[in-house]
Amino acid sequence: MIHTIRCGSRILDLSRPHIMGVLNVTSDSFSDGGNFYQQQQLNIDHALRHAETMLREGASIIDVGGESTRPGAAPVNCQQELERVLPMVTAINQRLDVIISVDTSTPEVMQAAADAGAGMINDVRSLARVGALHVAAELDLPICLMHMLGEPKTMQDNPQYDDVTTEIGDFFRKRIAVCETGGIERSRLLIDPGFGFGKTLQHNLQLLNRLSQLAQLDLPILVGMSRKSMIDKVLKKSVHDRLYGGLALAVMALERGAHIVRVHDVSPTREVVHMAAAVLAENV
Ligand code: 7PJ
Repeated sequence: MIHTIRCGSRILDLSRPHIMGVLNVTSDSFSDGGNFYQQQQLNIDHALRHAETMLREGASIIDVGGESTRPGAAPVNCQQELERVLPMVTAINQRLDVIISVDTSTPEVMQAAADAGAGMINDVRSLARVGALHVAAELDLPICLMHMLGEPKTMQDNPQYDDVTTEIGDFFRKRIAVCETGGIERSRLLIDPGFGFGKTLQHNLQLLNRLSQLAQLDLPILVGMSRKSMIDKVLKKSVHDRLYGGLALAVMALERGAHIVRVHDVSPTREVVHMAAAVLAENV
């Protein structure tokens, strides 16, 4: 049974589900890229106000990301990523009482963010970058390992699996073993199947429907489906019209064993999470 996970100085109680609010400080993410930019300058105050709103609306974690990983996105360099992420982590840590997660694959960013008060590392490349495993092992923080087939630039070019859920389960078993060998205790790990990262619609639907198969790994499960194109492919909705679809997906993930949902729309998600959690616990 999974109960709690320590995120730096804060404890996350996983006996109930939590919301991770997305704070993109990229200039080109697919649904909210450039939101906090004016004349190509990142407006930290504006982004901080958004973080504060998400916290007030019920987010337990704010996920700060400085690299766009939408399909086809160009890579960012380490310096650019640091310039986007670090001031944000520092500002949130000074002003808000919330767990800060950093969406990065770059070891230098992991280290600097941890020093600035981050409480979790969220790596869409599951610590595969050179040096990432070593740096992550030295940090006393939880790490979310996410599955991605290939790299953002090409991941949606005809991804193939024999059985997507089983293959992702096998991927995690191997990655968990690599982490343990590298000095990261299992109790520090979370897993995320990586919806939309090298997956067709069919793969995404099967992964969600069979998410409980991944729950057998007995690690906290995080999912991110908010505003993603899997909703568009079913409902034919543009990116800012995918809320109801996303809420349905969030509830289904919780019922199948997810612990954390990563979303853009915190307030409506809080209502459905609260309601679903009451049913699952048969209690308020
Ligand atoms: C995910 C992520 C996800 C985790 C992104 C977007 C695309 N991290 N970072 N899981 N997606 N752990 O914001 O929708 O699904 S970037």
